[in-house]
Amino acid sequence: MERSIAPRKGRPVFDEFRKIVEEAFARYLAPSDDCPARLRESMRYSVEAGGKRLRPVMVLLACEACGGDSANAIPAAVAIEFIHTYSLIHDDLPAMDNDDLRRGRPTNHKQFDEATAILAGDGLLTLAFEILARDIKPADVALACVLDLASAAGVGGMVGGQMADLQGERPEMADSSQAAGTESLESDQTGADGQSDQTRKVSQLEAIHLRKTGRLLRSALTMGGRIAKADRNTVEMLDHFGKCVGLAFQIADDLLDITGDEAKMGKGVRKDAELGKLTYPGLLGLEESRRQAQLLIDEACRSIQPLGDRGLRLEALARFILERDH
Ligand code: GRG
Repeated sequence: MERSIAPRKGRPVFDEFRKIVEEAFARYLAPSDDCPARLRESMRYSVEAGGKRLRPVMVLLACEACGGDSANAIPAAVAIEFIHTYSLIHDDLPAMDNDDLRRGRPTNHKQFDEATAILAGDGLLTLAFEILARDIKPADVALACVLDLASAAGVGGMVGGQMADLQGERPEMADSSQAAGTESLESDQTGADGQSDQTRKVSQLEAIHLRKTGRLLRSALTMGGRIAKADRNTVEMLDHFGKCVGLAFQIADDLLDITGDEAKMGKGVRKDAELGKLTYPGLLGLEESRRQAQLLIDEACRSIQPLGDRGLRLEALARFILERDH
């Protein structure tokens, strides 16, 4: 099949969609009598601080790639960005990553206070599902999206992945059944299963990221497909695309923590090494990590070829993930 539209380097194809979703964020966070002003201000502060808007743009692109009208997917785009923003607010809290800077501004708890930051995250999380349930039409598609996003954001997805990540960093948080396994990961020997220590650590890292960041990215794609009424095979194809893109995104994030510029990133860099975190470049080296990320993006793009030219903007977005500098 002829695939004619070449994505241009440095010219993300999704500016138009980003503008559309940012206007929708403002509508959904408009002042109302039922929400205390400080809470609303705190929610708006983090949502409107910027960010690449990858997930909401992916929702709209996936819907479009399946022949749907992206306007119908705007509530799902808003919902997923609200979930993502809640996770960043909570991730920055002193009990988690304890960060001072996010999206180029003081983190939510630094700008407001810890209690307000926790409630702003809670508010965005619940509002996301209110928006999906009320504004995605028809009702059976709304229900499918609620289930999709809830399972991606919850204990089997992002929240469970965050817990596993924390447990990897903090031995005192290990499950009692985990203690023996953790010990063997510290050793340098080849295990009984014949896997090297490095292979096992890469698998462990992959398992964490598939949940912590991967599931949400996949949900962006599958919700977009569901709203376009895509058939089951197409939704599965988008899910596979999302899985590959999600892992590549995480490798790129680890690489940016080493090679990135703090001003462009809008957050502290070189924290992973300081905290002794398990990362792809730490385990595989810079070159091999770049190679793995490229292979994943190639696989992602190959997997959506059945979409034909309608999938080209999704491909361009996938390639942007590796080219980004923030
Ligand atoms: C607190 C429940 C809970 C979960 C937190 C996703 C997450 C789980 C924490 C974020 C930690 C982190 C920096 C992970 C690396 C990948 C990632 C999600 C980066 C931030 O996403 P971007 O690059 O951010 O899409 P912007 O600001 O562009 O939206």
